[in-house]
Amino acid sequence: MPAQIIDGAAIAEQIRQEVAQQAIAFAERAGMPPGLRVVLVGDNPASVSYVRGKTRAAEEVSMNSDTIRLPTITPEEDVLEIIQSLNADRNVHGILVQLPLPEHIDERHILNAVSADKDVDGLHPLNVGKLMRGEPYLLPCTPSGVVEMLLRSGQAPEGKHVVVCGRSNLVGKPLAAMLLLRGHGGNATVTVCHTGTKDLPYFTHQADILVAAMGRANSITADMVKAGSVVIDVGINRVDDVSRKSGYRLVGDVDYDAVAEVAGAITPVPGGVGPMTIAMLLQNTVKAAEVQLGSKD
Ligand code: BQF
Repeated sequence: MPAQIIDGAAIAEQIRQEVAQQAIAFAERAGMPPGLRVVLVGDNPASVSYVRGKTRAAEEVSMNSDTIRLPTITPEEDVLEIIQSLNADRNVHGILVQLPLPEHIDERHILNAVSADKDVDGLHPLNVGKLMRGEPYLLPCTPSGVVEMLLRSGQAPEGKHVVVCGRSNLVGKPLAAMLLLRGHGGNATVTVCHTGTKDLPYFTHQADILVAAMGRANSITADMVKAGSVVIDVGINRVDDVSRKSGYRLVGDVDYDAVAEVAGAITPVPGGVGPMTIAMLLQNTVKAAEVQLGSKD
């Protein structure tokens, strides 16, 4: 029996509709819409396309959204100054600095500079620390999208063994921390695998829910997957495809066709975790806006 396909695009659409209502309600109370600013340094084509998708999605849920585009050679101090002015801007509730940054800019300096209350990417050390302490506030968008997708597709993680492949600060580490939280959406037994793991297939075979977040195409093959398990593919890889106008297509980290024959449920790429990431960014922005409004009156 082929796997159930978990439709991230459809779930994300549902979340965007919920956020749109919250954004309208916020605007009525606050006298202004929730405001999102995306800072993009440089012209990495993938980043340009992600940023466009984010600002467009924010506009579609009637937020006030804008991208600040800076040349690759922008000095770190100039980026920090722009972040400080956005921190002080009362019309701006969410700030996101698109990653990766050019080599000459220290990512940590930039992430530390974004006000923790406006940190809609959930990467400020204060928000990372809160999550680790079990006091989640603004959470990184991709891992929270994974949890939300599990919940809304009837695959709640509680009591399950979730094996996360990948230990990045953006996905693997925060996802493991979220799955360990007490309560709904958490309470999982979590194993994190990485490049230092010996016998990866041994661990992936133990997974009720397997998350592929290693950032390389075809990293999870059918022989690594337990029959009937849930496979979540976080990977976004461009592979050459001459039959496409763009010259490439997107694939995940999972050997999709073969794994779909073994798994009980699987997320596609595109249309899986990617759209959920954007939906969670919008959700974080309304949440940040509501908290900032609440702390003013
Ligand atoms: C889809 C990202 C790696 C490094 C930096 C929808 C996105 C992608 C795919 C998207 C990603 C990946 C983003 C789909 C944002 C997800 O339909 O499958 C949306 O825009 N993403 C990013 O901002 O930075 C990245 C991946």
